[in-house]
Amino acid sequence: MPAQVAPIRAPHTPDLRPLIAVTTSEVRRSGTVTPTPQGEPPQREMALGLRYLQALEAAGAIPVVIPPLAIERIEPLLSRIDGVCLSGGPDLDPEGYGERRHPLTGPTEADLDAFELALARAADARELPILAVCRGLQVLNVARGGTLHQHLPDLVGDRIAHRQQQRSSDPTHWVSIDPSSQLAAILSRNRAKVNSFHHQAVATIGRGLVASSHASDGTIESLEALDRGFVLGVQWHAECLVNRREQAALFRSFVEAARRFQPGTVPLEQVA
Ligand SMILES: [Mn+2]
Repeated sequence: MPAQVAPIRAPHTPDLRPLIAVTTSEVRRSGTVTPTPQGEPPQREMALGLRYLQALEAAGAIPVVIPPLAIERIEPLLSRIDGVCLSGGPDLDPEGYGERRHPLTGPTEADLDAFELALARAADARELPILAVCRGLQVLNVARGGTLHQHLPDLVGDRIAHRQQQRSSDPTHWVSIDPSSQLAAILSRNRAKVNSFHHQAVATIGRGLVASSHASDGTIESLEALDRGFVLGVQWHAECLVNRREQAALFRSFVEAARRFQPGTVPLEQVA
């Protein structure tokens, strides 16, 4: 008698793409959204541009969008992911860095700020790779004890339009990159043309971070950590510029850092 044949199964090939948690701090209130005829009833909604998720997927990751959660959920969440992308969004509430509100500071969401700052600190303490974009860069800076300029034109005038009118795929101002920085190595250049959608900017730099690029008016356009691996923030919306080789390289480099990430057995002491 022939031996019993085992049922044929497709070999299990694990997909080793790293999981990247992407925050979203933008909230749309029911009054600002036009409901579709067969859609959901109006409610408070999270909003996140698809470009972040497309850029991360194209760079080899599986992105997952993270809603605001109870603070106790942060550690169990971070124990299952390989990297954190802090996305763009509204102004940070200046209370987060101990300052009074500027008249032109936009609407803020203090509860979302608190969650995102706690997430950034916990990811930092776990030594997870972090890529921070626009508001995300500002969150990273405040999470490490830095402060922000609340309305950049007060400081640098309007020679450079940091709040550009052109499309996000159109870079409008140059940044000079410190040749010794990690950013220069990743982008393979000491100068890059970037888009610009911010009226706030880094003022005092948080612990262990360094400015790696500046606009010609002195505005800090990126930060990176000197005290550990991939912790990098850019003030421009790199996710809208990935048709440019250097900005795609930023995402690939982040995803590669997430792929190599090995969780420690014991989380480090909280950074802040
Ligand atoms: Mn700018």
